[in-house]
Amino acid sequence: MSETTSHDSVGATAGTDYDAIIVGAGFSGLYELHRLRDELGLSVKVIEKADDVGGTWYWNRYPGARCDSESHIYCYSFNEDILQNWEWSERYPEQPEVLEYLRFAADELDLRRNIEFETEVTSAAFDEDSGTWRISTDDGETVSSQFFVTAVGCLSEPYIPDFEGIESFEGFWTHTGKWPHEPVDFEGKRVAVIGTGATGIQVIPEVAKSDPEHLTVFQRTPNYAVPARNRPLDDDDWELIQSNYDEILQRAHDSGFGFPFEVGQETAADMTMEEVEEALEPRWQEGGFRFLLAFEDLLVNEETNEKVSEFLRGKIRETVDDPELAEKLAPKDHYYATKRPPLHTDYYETYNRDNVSLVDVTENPIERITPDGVQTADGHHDFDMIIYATGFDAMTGTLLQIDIEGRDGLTLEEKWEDGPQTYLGLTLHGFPNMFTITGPQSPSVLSNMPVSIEHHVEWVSDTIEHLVDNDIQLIEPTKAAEEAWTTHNRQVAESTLYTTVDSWYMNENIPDKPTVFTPYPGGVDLYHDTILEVAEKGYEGFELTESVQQLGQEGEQPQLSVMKGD
Ligand code: N01
Repeated sequence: MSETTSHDSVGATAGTDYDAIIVGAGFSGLYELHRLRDELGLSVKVIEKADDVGGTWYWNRYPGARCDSESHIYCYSFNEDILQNWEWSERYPEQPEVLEYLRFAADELDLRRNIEFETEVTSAAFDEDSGTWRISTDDGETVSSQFFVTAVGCLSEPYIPDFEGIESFEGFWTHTGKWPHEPVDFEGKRVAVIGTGATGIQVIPEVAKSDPEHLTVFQRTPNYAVPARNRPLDDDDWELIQSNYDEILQRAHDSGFGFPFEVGQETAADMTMEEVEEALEPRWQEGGFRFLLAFEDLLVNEETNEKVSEFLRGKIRETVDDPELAEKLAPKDHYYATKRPPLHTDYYETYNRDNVSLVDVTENPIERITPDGVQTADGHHDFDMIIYATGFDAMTGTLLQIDIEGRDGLTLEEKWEDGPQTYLGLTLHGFPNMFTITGPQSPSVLSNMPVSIEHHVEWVSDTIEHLVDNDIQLIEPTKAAEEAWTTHNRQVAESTLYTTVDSWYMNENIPDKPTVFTPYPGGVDLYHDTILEVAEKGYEGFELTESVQQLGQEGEQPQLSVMKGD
């Protein structure tokens, strides 16, 4: 492993190789590197598995991969040059454009020289004698650092169900999150797509348009999708955006989901269906996540949500020609947006094509994969290609892939046996000086990600600055603070409709994972206020220790004052 920076650090524990090691060079790792290196003057190394920057946008290259956030708000807000010198071409950016944007940002900030590419972190262990982290990689090297920051993304560990015979398939097969870098040709092919989440809904219309002989979609749960209504951005759009950019981004940062949209009305509970349609139709026509914010109580009030869900079912029935098929595509087993709500471009229209069909696996389960297709309960389906759009071991999966060991030999796997426990989704009791950007129990996946990423990176950087300035060697949340945050998360989640359905938010998509709601559902605005207040109150809920000898000596813990919205 090559050393990438001089050790001109201001705060490194004597003898460490780096002040900070960051894992991952996506949106969060790049910004964290910039803050720690360029603003604090620390020696920093980023370790990245891929051969380029980009994170999730490096890996998810499937046809139709496009961001569901609008381009002008799916970006860094911290750097005026990047903001003014980058012009997005479409309302929602396609994967190659987001990747290009991150490459541009990395070059603008001269970040590549501190990134070690094509290297995977295999383990990280806290050394109690020195109070430092030892981080090992798949090339057999081990480096030490005072701070260990994971910036591994929330959806980075692809999941393929354990179907019997998967490896025996003789055609082309891949998971969408491991898509090949070379173009994939569907023309004249018999193609299967398994999964109808946000990814399946993007890839299915693109495959259907690419002249396959036939496309068969295997659906387990139908999804409510709202039209994206993508379009190119022209000069007028850009002029408008650029002239209000600061205000737009501020509104996004101060909102509940990280979007600068106005919330519509308080509730639909007392409205007639005609009134609901009147309120929803303009948002439907406009497209995108504004639809999600039509009613403030969408995610806490069954009556409101059922009316919105029924509106969406009506749109599916209007679009899909075959009424029987429309019923299969119209969800009835869960409320809208309790699973991640996808946007679509021609998804439902795709089912009106002659060369597209649907297999409902709840009626006709997949029994096994064979060398030439998929065996279901009612017969064999022949395929040349199988695309698994079956999701991710989300939120905790990528962190648990790394063998992380904290104080007293406690591993992360043991700690999270019954589900994630964190303080603020950022830190862990027993794992001093470790920070998890967009970790479980933070808003992350329930928000426009770059907004949450900036909040986290800035908080972590400010915290490290505080430690360095005050000669504090270690920061660790108390057990009491962590328990209180975990309880708070559960209570807020239980007050919403999110917990009424099996979903990857609930950890339910991976067999044997504990059922627990993993992101923080209290809102980006409230959450951001909370983490800032924790810092302002002298890092309430944390033990700050000047030397490793004092580690783990918890005094009596005062009642935390920062948790709101229980
Ligand atoms: O994954 P998913 P995804 N047999 O877990 C089905 C983000 N994203 O990759 O619903 C048959 O949502 C499963 O069925 P069910 C976004 O946050 C962002 O689509 O569990 N089917 C489901 O239909 C998103 O939420 C963008 O019953 C099986 C599908 O596979 C997240 O990524 C774009 C099965 C998996 O859906 C993950 O989305 C795209 C089985 N055994 C995605 N097992 C942006 O805009 C699973 N399924 C940035």
